[in-house]
Amino acid sequence: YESFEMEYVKPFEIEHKSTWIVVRLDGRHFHKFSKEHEFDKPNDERALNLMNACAAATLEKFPDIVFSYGASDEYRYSYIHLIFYVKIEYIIVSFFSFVYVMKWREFFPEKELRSIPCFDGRTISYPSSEIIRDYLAWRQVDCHINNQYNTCFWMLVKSGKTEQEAQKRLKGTQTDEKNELLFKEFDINYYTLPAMFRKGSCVFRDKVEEIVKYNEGAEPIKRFVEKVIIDHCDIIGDEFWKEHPSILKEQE
Ligand code: DGT
Ligand code: MG
Ligand code: MG
Ligand code: MG
Ligand code: MG
Repeated sequence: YESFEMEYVKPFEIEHKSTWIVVRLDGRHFHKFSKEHEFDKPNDERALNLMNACAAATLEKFPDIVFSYGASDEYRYSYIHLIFYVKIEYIIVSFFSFVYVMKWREFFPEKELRSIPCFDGRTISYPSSEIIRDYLAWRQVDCHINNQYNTCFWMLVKSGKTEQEAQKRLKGTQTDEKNELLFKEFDINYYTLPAMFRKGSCVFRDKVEEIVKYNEGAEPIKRFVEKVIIDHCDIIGDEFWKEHPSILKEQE
């Protein structure tokens, strides 16, 4: 059990009895990194899957992390804990970076890793689960807005417009107008684009039914086991949180 309560993280202050700690992790200079590695624009499926695999590995390593949400080059982890820890972000950031390097080949077998991926980590604390939910919803809305803009932008550029022309064309456009542009000019229905691009990625533990063994009659024996899963679900509405009440349960 790799708890943050190990001796290398010295608690310095008891601020709240119960608090959420969010570690915000963001790729450093990923503008350059994504260019250098020729990531697809605006979304590189493999690069995003690699980020998700790093997030899943981080949740597997640290059971204190209850939920994480990621889009683009960033990931945010939520914890609940009684005490603040010194430099918790350093542990996450270094772990995440190492996993990114280790797993690179798995996701990009034909691509050389040409520079060292670095991540920034910042810690923010929130006093209640309502605020955490608002915060996560805001991130998912942001993911949608960015993705919709970027999808339009790169379609315009790929169709021959300059970046300045594309920017000008999109300036001040509303959601509906962007959807219409995609549909009319590029025959793209925004809502059929991959959920990972539109909604970002959630990583959390869930009970899943698994075949644990087969009996003598070759019938499968199933059990519910807890697993770290990656999903691209809606976290703005109530449904997800009603289905997963334990994630945001506040501790005493
Ligand atoms: P920073 O965070 O201040 O060190 O600077 P950046 O360059 O990491 O900028 P940031 O974090 O605001 O924006 C993320 C950058 O990463 C942005 O330039 C686009 C790039 N990026 C992220 N995901 C993808 C992807 O899937 N495909 C491509 N082509 N680029 C991506
Ligand atoms: Mg030590
Ligand atoms: Mg930035
Ligand atoms: Mg960045
Ligand atoms: Mg970023």
